[in-house]
Amino acid sequence: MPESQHATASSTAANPASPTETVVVSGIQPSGTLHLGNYFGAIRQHIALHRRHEAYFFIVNYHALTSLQDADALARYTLDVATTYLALGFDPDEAHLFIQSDVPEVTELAWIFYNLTPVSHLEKGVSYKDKVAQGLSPNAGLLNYPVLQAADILIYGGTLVPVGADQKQHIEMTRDTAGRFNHTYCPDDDPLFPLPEPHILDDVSVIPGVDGRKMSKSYGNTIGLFDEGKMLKKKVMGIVTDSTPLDAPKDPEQDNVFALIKLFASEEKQAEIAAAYRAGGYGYGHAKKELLGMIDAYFAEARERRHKLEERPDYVRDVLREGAKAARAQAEPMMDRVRAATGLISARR
Ligand code: AQP
Repeated sequence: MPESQHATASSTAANPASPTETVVVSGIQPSGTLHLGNYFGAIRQHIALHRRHEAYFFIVNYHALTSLQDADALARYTLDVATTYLALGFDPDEAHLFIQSDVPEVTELAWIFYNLTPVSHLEKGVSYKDKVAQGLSPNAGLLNYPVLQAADILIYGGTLVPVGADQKQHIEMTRDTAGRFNHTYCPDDDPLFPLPEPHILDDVSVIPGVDGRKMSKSYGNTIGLFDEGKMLKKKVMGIVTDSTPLDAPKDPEQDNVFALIKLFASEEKQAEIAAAYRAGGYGYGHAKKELLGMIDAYFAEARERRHKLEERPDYVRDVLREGAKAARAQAEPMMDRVRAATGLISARR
């Protein structure tokens, strides 16, 4: 499995807190089984970056509550995300992996940020608008999702946030939040929060699900990272395509199957398959079979590691516990500074 691909960090504004080192932070929701969109949009970057910088990766179970209110499922998916990261090559000696709610300071910081955030900005959030348009219930958690995300990033002094293209606007909202806090509470020459940069892979946009919409746990259109056998086959063979007959030439760039093939195939292989599409006589069924073999082979080793990890749930919990300890060691002093800056005094100390 290739570890990293060419990537660039976007965003250009000057960074007021002038961090001397890169701090990588990113979260992932335990709202379902992780899928190809999560992997190629974000997790692949997490794995590639976690040895290179100080890094915090958290399983955002508070965020998942916005769409998942089944306690057993939330608990199961939380451990499942951790197991998946370890199976994909995350090394807990190199970076921190933990559960968001094990650092409760994050919700306190979010509350402070709510009071600096215009509701009108939240209503323009693409992810919120998208989910509402899909008929999902717009609870207050969903509306406020980007504010909690800003707290998650800023509490660790995050400077670089590897995410999928769909999250670009949310990172801009985090930068706005950091800027508003600095402007409201800090002297110009001593801002508390750096403005984090998104880190979005150039070559990957939003990955489509089997129905052509964004692949998303809540849309039921995903291909799971560890799907195998009949289940994987059923999903791949069910990918929605148009009705161009087998003999006719086809445009690969308009096809969901080809969009997924591009994630796995070398440039030569992509060119070969694209040429077959354009020539005609190559059906969507042929392309789906190619894709099936590619997915199966790509995740074979990780699947093996995952089976072994499933027998060691105590080890997975230990990793999360140690990760939370390290994360709290950053979050607590940051909150002391935030409380001091905002005038939240305590009679207990
Ligand atoms: N389809 C996708 N294409 C590219 N990147 C994606 N990501 C998710 N789906 C795609 C990236 O995965 C990271 C973690 O996502 P998340 O689970 O925290 O939230 P999400 O983006 O809301 O993912 P889902 O599957 O759509 O979850 P639900 O349905 O529960 O909301 C993020 O960096 C995201 O960009």
